[in-house]
Amino acid sequence: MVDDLVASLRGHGASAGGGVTRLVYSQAWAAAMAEIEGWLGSAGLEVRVDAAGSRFGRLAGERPQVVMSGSHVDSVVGGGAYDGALGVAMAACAVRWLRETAGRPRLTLEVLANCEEESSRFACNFWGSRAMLGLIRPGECDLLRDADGVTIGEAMSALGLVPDRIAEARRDDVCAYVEPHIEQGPLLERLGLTIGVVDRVVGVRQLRFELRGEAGHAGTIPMAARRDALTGAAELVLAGEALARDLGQPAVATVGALRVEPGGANQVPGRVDLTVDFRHVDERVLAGMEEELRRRAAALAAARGLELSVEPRLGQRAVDLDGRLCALLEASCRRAGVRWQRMPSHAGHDAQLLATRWPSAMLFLPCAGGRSHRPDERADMDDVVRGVEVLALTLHELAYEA
Ligand code: HGY
Ligand code: MN
Ligand code: MN
Repeated sequence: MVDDLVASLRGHGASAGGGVTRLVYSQAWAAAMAEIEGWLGSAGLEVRVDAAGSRFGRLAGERPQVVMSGSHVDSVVGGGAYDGALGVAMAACAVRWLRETAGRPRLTLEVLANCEEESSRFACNFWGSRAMLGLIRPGECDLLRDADGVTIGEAMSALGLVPDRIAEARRDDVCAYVEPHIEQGPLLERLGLTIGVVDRVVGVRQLRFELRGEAGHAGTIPMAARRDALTGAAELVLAGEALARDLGQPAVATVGALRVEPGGANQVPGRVDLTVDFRHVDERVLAGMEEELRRRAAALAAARGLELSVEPRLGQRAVDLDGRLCALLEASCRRAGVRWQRMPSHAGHDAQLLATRWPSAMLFLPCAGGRSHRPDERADMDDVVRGVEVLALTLHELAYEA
């Protein structure tokens, strides 16, 4: 069943080359949410939409405290079919199975189809989870714009959501959150394991740098007279790479987005903006990386006569996930007879933000070749079926044995 759900979601935002581009509040995203509402309804769950557009499938318990499980529906540009979607499908299958085999739980169970996690359309920094925690600032809906200048509030309104009511998405009734997710790295496959019990999630920061020099004719400006924004940006890109390499694993730094103006082959670039994404499991090291990146950018800009501006694009802290929930997941692995190990996540996830308010945990599924955020991302269905079993056993322990 999970494979059917993942395969059908893949169709919403299918892009050239077999990838998926399902950006928040796009038509493909709306179609995917409509499909998910259908799944949740046919699973016998009460379907609800919050003010940010996230969907929930609710199995009411004797008590109102909520045990929530799921993941995000949006994707990166040209991404895979499993990142986010697999977690939603697994949670829907596990809760459906529990409803059919165990009936009404003591605590309420909810499947989460989170509206947004990737910041791939807007720099909105885990929008769905921030909405549930009441962390969206007044006016943010009018400030965040996509590459076409559309605000996130306009995109919400176009789908019938009411941006001014986003504060209503806040939840204070959740007592546990368990997120199933494809690992997005090679470890589980390499070790021949079925489940990863995630005990720590990496800290993620993105800084947006803008370098301004002087545009001009590629032929008539002598090299000594240039203030070329792109050669300055190139030095910054390499400085980020050198910083992470010198620190060694698990430090990483990436520039995946860079824009050059005016952009002609015979024009000296006058303006460049780029985003450096950098990560580490230790917040102190991450803070040091930020300080060093800012220092190196200021030094190269001064040396090249460039103006520089720097602003944070997004960020989430490195966190430990809940020890009790990790132990529950491990006990479920034992009962299911699957091989697992505890491990950190080097990808960012909603769980790292939700863990600041609710006891949260994640279970990873092996990822073919560790390939993710690309069209050939793939999880093996035999692993996924075992993962649904482990998830169901854990949710049963949390919601029926409470
Ligand atoms: O960037 C990440 O790690 C996640 O896919 N948002
Ligand atoms: Mn992702
Ligand atoms: Mn994800």
